[in-house]
Amino acid sequence: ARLPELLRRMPKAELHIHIEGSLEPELIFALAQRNGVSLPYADVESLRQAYAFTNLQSFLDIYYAGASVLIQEQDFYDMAWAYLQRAAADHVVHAELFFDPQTHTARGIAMETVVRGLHRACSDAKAQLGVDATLILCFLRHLSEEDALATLEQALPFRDLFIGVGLDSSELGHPPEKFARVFARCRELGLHLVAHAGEEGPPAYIWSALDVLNVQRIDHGVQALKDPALVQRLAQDRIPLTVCPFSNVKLCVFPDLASSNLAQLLDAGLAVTINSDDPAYFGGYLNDNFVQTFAATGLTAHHAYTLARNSFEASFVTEAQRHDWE
Ligand code: ES4
Ligand code: ZN
Repeated sequence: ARLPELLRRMPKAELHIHIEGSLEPELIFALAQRNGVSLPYADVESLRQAYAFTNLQSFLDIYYAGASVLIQEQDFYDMAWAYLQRAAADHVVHAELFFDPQTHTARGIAMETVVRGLHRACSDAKAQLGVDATLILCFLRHLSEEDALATLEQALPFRDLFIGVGLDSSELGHPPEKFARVFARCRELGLHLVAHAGEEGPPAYIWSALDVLNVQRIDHGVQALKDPALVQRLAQDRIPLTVCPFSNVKLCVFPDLASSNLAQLLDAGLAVTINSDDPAYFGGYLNDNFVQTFAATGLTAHHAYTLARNSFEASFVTEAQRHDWE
């Protein structure tokens, strides 16, 4: 069979998707109208034209502005449900969805509104789409550790509705060790731990995500190749990297898909996965990332099987569930 067909049809897990980054311009405008929120863009077309980013921060500014239309529990449900339908079409059988509660609680939206809306979409996805979906609460690293600790407290009544915590937003100047205490607390609570590191930031941030935060996966991690000792550590401990090829190009981490270092990371024996990050902003969903990255870099069917297997191995699913899929 043709390689694109194999890539599109193979069952896979998505482990790095910010649910607020799945909010399409059409849904942003629909929710703005429903909630009486005014946007600084005349229409869908002019909003889409603003999606020209030069680095991570230039994206985050517009991504946080887009999230301002989310007010009611149903809005969070509708956003997640739209993503989960697309995921099902891409043969995603398991998804771990990042969400950014502080983006919403800072605007006066209750934690309960956010978590219940997202969780209800995950429940319906299992029943109606056959997609197993879970939630990972991310702390915004440009805010203080005190703010993260307060956010964790607000989320504890809903402890059973998310499986882990992550760390995202502006990386440079906000190293993982800034969040040592809150991650230690999450570890005591039995939560899974991940962190964005080595997207724009240096290998030192990947080291401290591992050694100070004790994370189980690194989100992005593409800067690891600058440090051979780090590559050895990641290989030795089989620490997964959730790589996002479209994201890296749109945020100018690499000039184009052909310059992606995915093949080198795989050749180094690392547990690499492919993910969509913020699909509504970066030009495509998971299968688009797979097909276009393979076309640009010359990866083969052998790599496709490895990436699919890695996505399940790197996921936080139970052994019993994994057995069903493999
Ligand atoms: C993000 Cl691409 C990326 N990096 C860091 N934080 C984020 N939040 C949403 N997308
Ligand atoms: Zn991300």
